Amino acid sequence: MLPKPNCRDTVTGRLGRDGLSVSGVMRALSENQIETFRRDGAIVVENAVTPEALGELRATFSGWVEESRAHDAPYGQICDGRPRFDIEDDHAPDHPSLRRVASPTDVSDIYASVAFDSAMTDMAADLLGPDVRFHHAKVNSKLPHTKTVVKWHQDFPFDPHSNDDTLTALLFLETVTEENGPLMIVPGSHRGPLLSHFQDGVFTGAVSQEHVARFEAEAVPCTGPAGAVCFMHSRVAHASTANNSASPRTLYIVTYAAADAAPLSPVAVPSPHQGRIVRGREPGRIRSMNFEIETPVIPKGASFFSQQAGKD
Ligand SMILES: O=C(O)CCC(=O)C(=O)O
Repeated sequence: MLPKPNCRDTVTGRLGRDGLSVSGVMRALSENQIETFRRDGAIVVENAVTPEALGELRATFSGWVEESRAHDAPYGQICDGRPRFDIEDDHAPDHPSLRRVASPTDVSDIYASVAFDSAMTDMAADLLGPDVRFHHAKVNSKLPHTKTVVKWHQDFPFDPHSNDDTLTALLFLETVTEENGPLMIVPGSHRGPLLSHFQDGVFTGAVSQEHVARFEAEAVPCTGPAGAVCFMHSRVAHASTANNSASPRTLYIVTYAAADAAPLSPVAVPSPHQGRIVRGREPGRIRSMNFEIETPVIPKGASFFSQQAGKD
């Protein structure tokens, strides 16, 4: 396991100073970053993992890309029997288009270590904590000149919890630019309504077209160097376009929840680690808010990409 870059036990006793919580415990994020997250629903923070961890994450992913060249359909198996590795329909041996690796925590020590015990975990605890659970993890990849797109959606309707203190951490394994299909988010949309991800009674994993023009007008890209992470509130509207560039865009995506947020539906990307406390302790209580939402549908295939494409 990686050494734990965690200053939580370092109590200096100075209250409210930048870098300290009101209880005097060292934090990974500044007051300013936490305020920005509350206002916009997203922040990008650099150096979320060590350079060594980043190198290992990338090397492991490169190995998976090499393996993918031998496949012409989704393959491997996660704990519910569905495929772990999902490929786009432009995939070919000489043009790999591996778009998703589900629950990499279950097959790679470095992916587990980064999700459960890294500076990224500390930062997530500053936004949700002190008690935080792991919910699920996946890699979303857009290799050079590949056509994977993500339609506009919110994450909470996929993974409703009793309260909405849940977030998605998207760690940049490669530099993300405006050219290689960055995540686009609508700042402040987490303070708006929960939107339906059903059309004509079918769970499409995307909002209806009536919202898209406004989202596109207000969207901003989440870009940054390799090793940065975008923390995104689970209600933020987001999407991304194809990667028409020569640079890969690979995101390691981990979803965390405040430990008193109880999941209300089965997770689409299951893992034996789901529900594991990664910071703080088991709270022994459930906090709930008042809301109504349609029950999400687990894709029959490898991932939500087929639901969004209307092919599940
Ligand atoms: O890969 C992306 O660009 C977005 C990821 C995302 O929205 C998701 O997996 O829910």
